[in-house]
Amino acid sequence: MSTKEFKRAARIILVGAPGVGKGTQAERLMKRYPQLSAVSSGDLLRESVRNRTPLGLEAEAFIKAGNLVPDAMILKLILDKLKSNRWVSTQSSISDPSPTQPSRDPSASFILDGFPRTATQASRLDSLIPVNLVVSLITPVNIILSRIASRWVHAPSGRVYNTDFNAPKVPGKDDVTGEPLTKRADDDEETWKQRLKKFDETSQPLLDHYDRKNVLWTVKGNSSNEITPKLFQELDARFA
Ligand code: G5P
Ligand code: MG
Repeated sequence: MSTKEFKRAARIILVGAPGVGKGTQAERLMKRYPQLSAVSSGDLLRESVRNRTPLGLEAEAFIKAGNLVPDAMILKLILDKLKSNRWVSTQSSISDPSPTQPSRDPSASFILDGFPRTATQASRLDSLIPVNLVVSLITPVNIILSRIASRWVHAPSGRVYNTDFNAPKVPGKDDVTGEPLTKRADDDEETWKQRLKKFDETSQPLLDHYDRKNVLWTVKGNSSNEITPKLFQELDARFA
């Protein structure tokens, strides 16, 4: 696949139902546009759970039950990450955001996968750094459900596999490190349904928020392979 350079900074959010392919598309986008890096709020939370941090210990029950973690918790985690990646000023705080002009340098381009999830989270992010593209990914729910049971992950990196769709080169092993793949604690059908319910409750106000700011773009498809070329075309037109 050929790579493309951005001419201006892209600050992108991926919104979509659990299992729609946010992580899959983020990985593909980073390969096509080397200036992009991605942060997945779910991966950050799972890392905190694995490391048994105080926040991770508190978040674990919410995640396992398929519910959203409280806004304050995810906001702290994301703000720390945005600061350590130097995407926002290190002076910023959630209670007292000090918005700085976002860098126009294309190397300051990023994707947030799974954050913000609520209109409250979106407003807080607005006060830290404005996003310039919100991608709403849509695939029929019955198609997504069939993928969940065959998902395997490499927990330390967040790399995602699927025994039907993108199987690892060696069964049960991560392609890059060779380490064992595991199942996510929230990937059984019942928990997935609860995650979907939460998505249905929170996504419309979130999308409305961004529609009002004229940064919302919707893409539909029955598979990730159908969606990826449309995404590339849109990002080429907007940023490359
Ligand atoms: P996450 O981690 O953000 P979800 O539920 O939003 O979790 P998830 O499950 O990570 O989203 P995804 O990233 O959209 O799904 O999808 P994916 O991993 O790329 O693809 C799913 C599977 O399908 C993979 O196995 C993939 O290989 C395969 N696949 C992809 N495309 C295709 C295809 O075309 N065909 C086939 N056959 N397979 C395909 O959040 C987890 C929890 O963290 C908390 C919440 O508790 C949440 O439930 N959380 C937050 N709480 C509050 N606020 C926030 N902002 C939060 N963020 C996370
Ligand atoms: Mg994901």
